[in-house]
Amino acid sequence: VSTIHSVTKVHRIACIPGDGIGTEITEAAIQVLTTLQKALGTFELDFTHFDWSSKAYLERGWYMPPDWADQLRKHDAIFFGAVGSPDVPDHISLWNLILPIRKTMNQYVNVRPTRILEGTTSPLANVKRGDLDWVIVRENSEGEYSGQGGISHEDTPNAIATEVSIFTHAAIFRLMHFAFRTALSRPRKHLTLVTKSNAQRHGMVLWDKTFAAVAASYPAVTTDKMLVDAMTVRMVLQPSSLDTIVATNLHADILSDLAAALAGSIGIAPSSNLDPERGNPSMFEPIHGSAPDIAGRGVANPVGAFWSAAEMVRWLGEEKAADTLMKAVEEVTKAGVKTKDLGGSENTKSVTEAVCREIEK
Ligand code: GGG
Repeated sequence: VSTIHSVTKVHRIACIPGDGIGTEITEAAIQVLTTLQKALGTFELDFTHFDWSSKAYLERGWYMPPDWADQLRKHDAIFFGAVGSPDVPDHISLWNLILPIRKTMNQYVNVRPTRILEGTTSPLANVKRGDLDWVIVRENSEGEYSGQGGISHEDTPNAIATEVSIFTHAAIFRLMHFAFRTALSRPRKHLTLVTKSNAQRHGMVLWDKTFAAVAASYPAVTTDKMLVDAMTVRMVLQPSSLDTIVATNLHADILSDLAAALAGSIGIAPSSNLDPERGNPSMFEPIHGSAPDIAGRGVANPVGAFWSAAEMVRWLGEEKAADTLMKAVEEVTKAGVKTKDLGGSENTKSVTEAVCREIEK
């Protein structure tokens, strides 16, 4: 007599809701993910919650405990909500929570896809669904976010500050390979490099040269390059001319907010902070912040968190789950079940419940 055992893969998820609407959209994403795992029955998600937030920092004086990295490394992925509180300077919250995680966990790529979802529209009449379907590949380890510099004569009229951007060939080279591989995986196979190499003649020129050198290994990918200021105009006026975009830490952060707004709302856009070598857990978070102005009212758009959750399960090898979740999200937006930022009148709970019902169908 033989017994067939079916093995269900268990993925351990470290969940950090963070601040403001981060707690609301994370709770919504967990509800949707739990529904998904029950509906498919092919994998399990084991969530551990970490109370690492600005509220906790104000109460106890720290965001993360000394062994935070060891704690996170016990997990397969990190799901993050948002960081930022009116009661803590933003550079304190960022540099004590999200940035140490990205840097220590070797999450050197931040992937930010954007497209216009079914049943939604761009605020610009010239931008139609299908015209805007981009993936922004953001350098996530250095550049303008190197943290180098200092200030003297602080809080006096003689204050002098330096904010040093560091660009290394090693970091640009590995990022470019990731960006070219991303472009290669997409139907259009087109990659646009964004810099400011006319004015910034050292680091940005190193970006140009490294891009050109890596391009030689990917003859199937067509390329072009833009200065970041002109890129904003092209995104607005010629969205269909773009596909995959690679840019620095700061430029890509700014461009991805613009991209999300052009696609309908910053509330829909996901991001994946990836360690492509998979030596550490990667982290998934909507690109939006903590939105203190609407926090606690139950009106935040959970779609950016759902899309981030879909990217997380895809990274964990659960392709079918990712596709099922995104299909459910788009059935719901198509049916007009949308929050106010997308022109609807629904709230976090009703959108979440509608997505769960679609998954269960
Ligand atoms: N969910 C992402 C979040 O909370 N972002 C806040 C923020 O300003 N992050 C800075 C960054 O991504 O560079």
